[in-house]
Amino acid sequence: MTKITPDVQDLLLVIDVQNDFCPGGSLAVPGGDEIVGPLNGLMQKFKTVVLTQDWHPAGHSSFASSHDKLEPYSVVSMPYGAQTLWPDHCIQGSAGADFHPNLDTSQATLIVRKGYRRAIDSYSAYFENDHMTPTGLAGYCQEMGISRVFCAGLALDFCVKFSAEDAVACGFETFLIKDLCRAIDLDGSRQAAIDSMAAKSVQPIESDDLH
Ligand code: VGL
Ligand code: ZN
Repeated sequence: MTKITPDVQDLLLVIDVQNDFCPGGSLAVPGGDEIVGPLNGLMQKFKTVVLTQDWHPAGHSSFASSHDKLEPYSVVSMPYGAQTLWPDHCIQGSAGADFHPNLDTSQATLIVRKGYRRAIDSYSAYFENDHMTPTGLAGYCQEMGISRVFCAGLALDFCVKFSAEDAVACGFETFLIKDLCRAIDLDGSRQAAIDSMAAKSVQPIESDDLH
């Protein structure tokens, strides 16, 4: 892998580094907190840094608790397609929805909240789970002159995957910083996500490739 020096056209997109996705949280991703320190260092190297924040109203339709007799991690059919049901997590204004306390949010040029409509989930930083409703991030990237998007965060197999694939779909050259992601890994979803991203031209790199 050639060395990459971040410049004005490069965006660092940090997905959902929030308490509920870290050990002790309601939808904890194993090792989720391990990426916080390295991400803080990496953010210093980018001129444009976007953080996303999963931000659900209580009773959100992606919560198993909102459905009769359905368990977390089961899959239901929604008008917009298949939806995995989750434990309650990242409820607007709750401590679980806060960024990890050690994440240096001072480097963020924009914070994108997503998943705030009760009837639809939003894994991706660009589009809600209907793959149509925009969050506004594509417009931000275009106006800021972004051409390359570097993705990291939680969880690799859900929100990072959908964000990276949508970044490609929006026309950006897109990289996955592999060592700065952690996965939920439901039934092999980690490897499936890596394969899917590769098939969609997301380029895997390590944080050491960035200088
Ligand atoms: C996420 C499941 C539900 C994620 C968010 O950040 O990957 N996963 N909500
Ligand atoms: Zn969520």
